[in-house]
Amino acid sequence: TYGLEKPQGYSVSFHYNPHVEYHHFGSSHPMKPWRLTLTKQLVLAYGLEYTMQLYEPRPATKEELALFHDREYLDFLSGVTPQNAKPDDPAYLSFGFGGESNDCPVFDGLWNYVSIYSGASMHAADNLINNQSDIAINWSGGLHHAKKNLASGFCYINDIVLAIQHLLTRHQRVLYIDIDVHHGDGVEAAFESTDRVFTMSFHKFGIDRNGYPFFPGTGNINEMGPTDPANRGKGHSLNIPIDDGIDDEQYEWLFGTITDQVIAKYNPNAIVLQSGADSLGGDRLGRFNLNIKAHGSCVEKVKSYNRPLLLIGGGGYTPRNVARTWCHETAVCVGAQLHDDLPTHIPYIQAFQGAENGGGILYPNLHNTKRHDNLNSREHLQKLVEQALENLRYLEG
Ligand code: ZLS
Ligand code: CA
Ligand code: ZN
Repeated sequence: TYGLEKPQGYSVSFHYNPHVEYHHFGSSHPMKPWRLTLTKQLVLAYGLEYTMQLYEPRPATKEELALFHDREYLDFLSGVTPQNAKPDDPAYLSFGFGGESNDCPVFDGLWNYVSIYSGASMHAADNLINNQSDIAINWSGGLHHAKKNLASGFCYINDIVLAIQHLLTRHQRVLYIDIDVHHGDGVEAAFESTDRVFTMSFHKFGIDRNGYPFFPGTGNINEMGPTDPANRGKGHSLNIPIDDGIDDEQYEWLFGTITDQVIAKYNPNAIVLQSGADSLGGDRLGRFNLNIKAHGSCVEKVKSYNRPLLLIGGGGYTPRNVARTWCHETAVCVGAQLHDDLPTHIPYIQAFQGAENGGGILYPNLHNTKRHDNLNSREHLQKLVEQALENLRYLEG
């Protein structure tokens, strides 16, 4: 068999349609698709495009999105525009648009936007199914809150559910891991009645000083999916609720300890990792104190399990840090180490010369931007791990 063996290293594919960048949720909205422009600029500046297969996937069709979403919802989503939207139309509110918070605004090109990021996740899953790559990346995806007939938390179409459904056509068991600071509720709900998908989310959980729960308010440790013993999906969700200010060492320990056990017990045939960058220190919406390399160590850990891996984006509301993190994690996938400073001048370089760094541009100390005291005691995290491992006993019989 010599000669036919693959060279050392992983075959990585990067699925990106640049048209996604030009969509705007509105000037005050925290979700900024142009963070993907910054990400791409860094990836190109480090020459990572020569280490991967690059694809520009087509937008998903309505037929493809209907594999998960309701027709009526898709008809509404594809037809609504800022010009024809009627905010007092009951359909508008019942599908999750507008409302008091306006998390999910109707903006120009909305249908185009959702079809592009969804098409990229489905194409990435397709590449894994066909053994075209070991790791497939779509930084424009990861919109984990969308339900089959509901927009929620900046998410309109659940590209993750669509990608996992596609992976299930070839793989018996898929593990979903979510390190976005928010609970991956939409993915969990979509697969609650099957044992072919195990969903796991690490997130901030708790009530704030203002009395509001941190969005979306679900994902406590005791939420493990259905409890009916006749339900195949019982025990196939694991939630890890975390308090403000968790640091690198604590998170890496929590993530490594629990994920190792899940792999050992569930033995998935493929893994989907939602790598939301709002779990970084200094994020506009997040509460954690993670540095880029600690966030990236989760990708490294998951890569080490050697299963087909779909790596997708998600939240991330301080754009320069989102770009740094996803560039670093792209490098982790291809097995490259990046210098903290760039040899060449790049467009948007000013964006990376912020106050938080001392010389380099890629790995600032985000602890310096600390705005959240660490409320996670050692004892509490120890108990959390014990409880999580206890929850996994459902998988034994
Ligand atoms: O996981 O917290 C909420 C919902 C509210 C409704 C009631 N009001 C008073 C408070 C907020 C409960 N929504 C979150 C959604 C977070 C979605 C995260 C997505 C993901 O990262 C995956 C991509 C929320 N947090 C912050 C905002 N919304 C928010 C902040 C600022 C603004 C501007 C635009 C819109 C309205 C003003 C908005 C939302
Ligand atoms: Ca999460
Ligand atoms: Zn988030």
